[in-house]
Amino acid sequence: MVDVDKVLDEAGLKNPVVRDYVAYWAELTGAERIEVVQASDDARLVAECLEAGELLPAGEGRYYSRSYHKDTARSEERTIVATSNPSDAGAYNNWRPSEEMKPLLEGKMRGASAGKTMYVVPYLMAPPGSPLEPYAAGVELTDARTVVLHMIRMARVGVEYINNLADPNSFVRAVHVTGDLENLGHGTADDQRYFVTVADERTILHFGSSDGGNALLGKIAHGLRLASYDGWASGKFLAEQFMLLGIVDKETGRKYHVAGGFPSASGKTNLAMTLAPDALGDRYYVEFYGDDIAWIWVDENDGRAYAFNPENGVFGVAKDTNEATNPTALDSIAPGSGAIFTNVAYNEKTGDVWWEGKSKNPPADLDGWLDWKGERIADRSPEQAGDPWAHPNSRFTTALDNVPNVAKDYDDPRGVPVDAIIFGGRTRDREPLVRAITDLAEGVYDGLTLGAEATFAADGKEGILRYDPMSMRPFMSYGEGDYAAHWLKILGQATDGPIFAHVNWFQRDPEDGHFLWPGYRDNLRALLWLVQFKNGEVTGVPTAVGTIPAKDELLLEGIEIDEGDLDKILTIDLERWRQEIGFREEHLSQFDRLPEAIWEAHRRVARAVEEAAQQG
Ligand code: GTP
Ligand code: SPV
Ligand code: MN
Repeated sequence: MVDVDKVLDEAGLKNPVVRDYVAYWAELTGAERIEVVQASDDARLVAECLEAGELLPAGEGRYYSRSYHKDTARSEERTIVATSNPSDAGAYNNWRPSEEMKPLLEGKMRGASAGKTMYVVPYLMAPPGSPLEPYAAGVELTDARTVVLHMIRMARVGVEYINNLADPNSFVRAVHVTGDLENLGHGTADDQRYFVTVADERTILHFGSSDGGNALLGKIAHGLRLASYDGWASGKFLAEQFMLLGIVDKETGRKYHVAGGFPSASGKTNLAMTLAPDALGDRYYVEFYGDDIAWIWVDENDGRAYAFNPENGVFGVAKDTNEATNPTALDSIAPGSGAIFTNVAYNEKTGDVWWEGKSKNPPADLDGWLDWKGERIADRSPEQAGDPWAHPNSRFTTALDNVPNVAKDYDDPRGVPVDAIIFGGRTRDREPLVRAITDLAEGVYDGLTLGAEATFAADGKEGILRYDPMSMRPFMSYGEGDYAAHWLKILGQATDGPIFAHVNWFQRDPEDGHFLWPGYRDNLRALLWLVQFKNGEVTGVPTAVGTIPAKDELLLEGIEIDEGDLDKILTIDLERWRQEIGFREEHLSQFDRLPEAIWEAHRRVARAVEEAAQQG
C-alpha cells in the first residue's frame, strides 16, 4: 500500500479535498506508486520515458511517441456526458444518467492501474488571475507518463494552482486510466472504452485510451465539455472550440481580435498561426492567442466580449504542415522546443520525422524509415506502397511560448476584446469566401447551422453537411436549445459586441477539384475585409445570407488566383442555398427548447433566399 499522505506532504500538496480525492482513487485503481507532478519535473520525466522506450529521440530536444494502432483519435461514440438531470440530454451529447455511469467506470478502473504509477497532475486552464479562474483548476490523475508530458505542454501544471483555492472544493476531478489497450474490443459490440464527463459533479472519468483528448483531460474534457457546462450552469461564460488571433495594423496602430469556430481538423491551428501574406506584411501582423479553445464572457463595465485561451500549448495536426502552409508551426516545433510528435513517420537511424505534406515527396532514401505503426517502409509490399507514412491524425505537441508570433499578452488574465466571431467548415460549394452577419440572433443561427462535409461520406445525401453547431458537436455537454439560449443571453449583454461572419477556404472547382481560394496565409485577406466592414471602411454587397465583399474591396495584392475562381467564391448560389434551407430546418428541429429568436432568424434568412431566388 502506498503511503498517500507521505507522498502528498513531500510534494507540498495541501488542499485537503484534493488529498481525499487522490487517496480515494489511489486505493480504487490499485496504483503501486503515486507521484505529484510539477512543470519543472519535465526533464526528469522525459529522461525516464526515453529510458523506458515510451518516447524515442527525434533530434535535439524533440521526442517521438507512437500510440496503440487502434487508439489514434477521439472516439465520439464512446464519449458520454452524464448528469443527474435527464433534461440535460441533447441531440449530440450522448447523455446518460450519472448514477449508471459512475459505478460502471469505477468498476472498469478498479485495480486497473495495478503495478503502475498514478501521476497527480494539478493544473489550471486559464491565465492565472482570470475572473474565470474558479472554473479552471483541476487535478488529473493518470497512469501514463507520456500523458503527463503532454499535460505539462498543454496546461499550466503545479500544486500552486490548487493549494490556495478560495473554495478548496472548486477543482475538476479528472481521472484517466489507460486500461489494457490491446483487449478493449475497439469498435466491437463489447467495446470497453468509456470517456465520461459527469458534468454536474465536475468529474471526468476516462478509461481505455492514451491518445490526445481522450487522455489529456485538461484540454477537451475540461476546457471544452465541462467548461461549457460550467459556463451555462453559472450563467457567466461560453467555452468554445475556437481559435483566437490578433491582427495588428502597423499603420494605424489598431489591433483587432478574431475568434473562430471550425470543426476539428478544419484549419483552426493554421489560421491562428498564420503570417500575413508577403505583400501585406509591411502593414499587418498576426498574433497567436490560441488554436483550439476560447472562453468568452462579457465585461459589464465596457459592454465588450472578452476571450482568452485556457491552454498553454498547441496540439496540432501534422498533415500538410510545411514551410509554405505554416512556417510558424514549423518554428514552434524546432530543435530544442521540447515538442512531442505522435504517430508521424520516424527514422530510427537519424531521429527525423515526416508526415504527408511535410515535403512534396517522402524522403527518397528509405533507410531507417518506419511508418506510424513502426513498420519498415522499405519492407512494404506493392499493395502497401500507397499507404500513408503518418497517421492522418498524427500530431505535434508544443508549448505556447515556442510559437514565434504568440501575442505578448496571451496570458493576460483580463483576456482580449473580441471584434469578430467567425465560423467555417470544409464545404466544396455554396459557402462564399466570407459573408458578414451583423445581427446577434442571425450570427448564433449561423453558428448552429455550421457544418462540414463528412469526410467518410457513407450513405449521406449529396450536399448534406455533417452539421457541427459552433464546431462543438463532439464537445456539447447539454441540450442545443439551451446552448443557443445561453449564447443569446451572454452576448446579448454586450453593448459593443462582436460582428459575426461565415468563412470558407475550401470551395472547389466541380470539374477538376482544385481549391478555388489559395487558403492558408491568404485567408488573412478575408479577415481584413471583415474588420474593415465592421469599421464602416467598406460597404460590401448585401445578399440574402449576409454581406459579401465587392471584388475591389478585397486586398488582393500579390495573390495568385484565377479571375473566374474569384468570381465564383464571391457569388451566392441561390439554388444550393434554397436546398440548404430545407436541410437546416430538419437539423434545427432536433433541438428541444430552441429559442424563438433562432427560429425567427431562420425564417428571415429563408424568406430572403426565396425572394432572391425568385427575382434571380
Ligand atoms: P483540431 O486540432 O482537430 O481541432 O484541428 P484544427 O481545426 O486546428 O485544424 P488544422 O489547422 O490543424 O488543419 C487541419 C488540416 O486542414 C491540415 O491538414 C491543414 O493543412 C488543412 N488546412 C488548414 N487551413 C487550410 C486552408 O486554408 N486551405 C486548405 N486547402 N487546407 C487547409
Ligand atoms: C480535436 O479533435 O478537435 C482536437 C484534438 O483538438 S483532441 O485533443 O484529440 O480532441
Ligand atoms: Mn480541436
